[in-house]
Amino acid sequence: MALLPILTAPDPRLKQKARPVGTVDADLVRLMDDMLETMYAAPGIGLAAPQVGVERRIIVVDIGKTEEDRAPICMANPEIVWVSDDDNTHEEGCLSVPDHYGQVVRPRVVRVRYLDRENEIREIEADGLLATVVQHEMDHLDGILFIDHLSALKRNMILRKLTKARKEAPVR
Ligand code: GNR
Ligand code: NI
Repeated sequence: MALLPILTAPDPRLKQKARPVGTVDADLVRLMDDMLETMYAAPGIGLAAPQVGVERRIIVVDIGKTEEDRAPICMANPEIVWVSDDDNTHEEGCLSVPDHYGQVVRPRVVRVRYLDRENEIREIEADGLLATVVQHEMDHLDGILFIDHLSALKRNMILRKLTKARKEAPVR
């Protein structure tokens, strides 16, 4: 297991579209485990491979509140196959947009098809926080950050602050 460095905006690697995986093999399972370890250490409730500089369609999620009720979900090539008509607004943050938050509107319930750690096709229906996080992680695979769902004014204010913070702390 290994901790992976997390990229922060405005890193151009966060704006790229990640390519699908073929088979979930031992190397990709190791990547999923490293991503989970990195996510728990951060701490965060989701992580997408592009955030650790790997442009492949892999995400991990765990919305459990404590170490005892850990319930990690690892997905390769996730696809949304159904969304509910009704929306939900949730305050989002992102490990790649440190110290900034914003209200994002997304479908309340989504059905997601993906390859699991055993390379088996699975489907889950996610609602509530899980639906928010899965959609947030899947956005990362297409180079989209939660700030892209905010107004240009809010987004540019956050990006300016991140650029300034990076200049003041060049070792990040
Ligand atoms: O840890 C995280 N919390 C969070 C809270 C609300 C909506 C989305 C998230 S995902 C975020 C971790 C992260 O940046 N994943 O890409
Ligand atoms: Ni994020």
